[in-house]
Amino acid sequence: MLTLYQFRSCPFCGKVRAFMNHAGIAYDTVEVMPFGMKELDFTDHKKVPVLRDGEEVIVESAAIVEYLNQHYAQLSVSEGAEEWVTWIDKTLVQYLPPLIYPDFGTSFKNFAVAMGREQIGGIKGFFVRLGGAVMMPKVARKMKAKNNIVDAEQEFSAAVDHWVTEGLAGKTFFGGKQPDQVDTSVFGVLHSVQGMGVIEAEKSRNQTFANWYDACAETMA
Ligand SMILES: N[C@@H](CCC(=O)N[C@@H](CS)C(=O)NCC(=O)O)C(=O)O
Repeated sequence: MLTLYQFRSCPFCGKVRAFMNHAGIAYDTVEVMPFGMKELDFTDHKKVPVLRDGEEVIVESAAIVEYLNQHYAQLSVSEGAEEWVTWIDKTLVQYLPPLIYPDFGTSFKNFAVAMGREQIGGIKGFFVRLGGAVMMPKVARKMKAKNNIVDAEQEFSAAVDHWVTEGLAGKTFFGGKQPDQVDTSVFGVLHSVQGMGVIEAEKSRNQTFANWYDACAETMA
C-alpha cells in the first residue's frame, strides 16, 4: 500500500492526491504535525508531500506524480505539459498564501477550514490554528515580495484566465477529452483552498473555469 505523508491543506499534497484519486490508485494518508514533523523521522526531507512505496521514499510533488504515473497509471502526457508543471509550482501556487493568509483574522478563519479537514481538534488543534494564523501572514508577505506579487486577487484571476485561454484553449481538459496530469495538478493545487472563498469567487467570475473545475472534481476530489 502506498502511504502519503501530508498536510491535508498543502497545495503540493493536493496535487498528489488529485492524481491518485483520478487514476484510482489506492493509498493511505498520514497527517504530519506542522510543528516538529515527527512523522517524517524516517527521511531527511522535512517538507510534505512524501510518498512511501514499500522501501522506496519519494519526495517533491512533481517527482511523486511522475513516479506514480510511471509505476501505477501510465496516463498519456500531453504536449507542453512540462512548461505547465513548472507554471503550477512557480506561479500558480505562489498566489495562494497571500490570498488565504493575508492577515491574522483571515488566517485564523481559514485555518479553521483546514483544521476541520485535517480533523485536528481539541487543544492541539487550537494551538496549531493559533500558531499558523500568527506565522502564515509573515510567510505570505515574504512570498509576495519574493514573487513580486502586488495585487494577489487580481493576479490570481489573471492566472486562472491564463489557464483557461492558453491551457484549456477551447478543450474540455488540458489533456483533451480526458484529464491528464496537468489537469490533476492544477485542480489538486486549487482544491486545497476550496471552502476559503478564493475558488468560489473564480468559479462565479469565469464559467469555463467553473465547468472545468466541476468536471475535474468528479474524479479527483
Ligand atoms: N517543492 C516542494 C514544496 C513542498 C512544500 O513547500 N511543502 C510545505 C507545505 S505546503 C512544507 O512542507 N512546509 C514545511 C516547512 O517548510 O517546514 C514540493 O513540490 O513537494
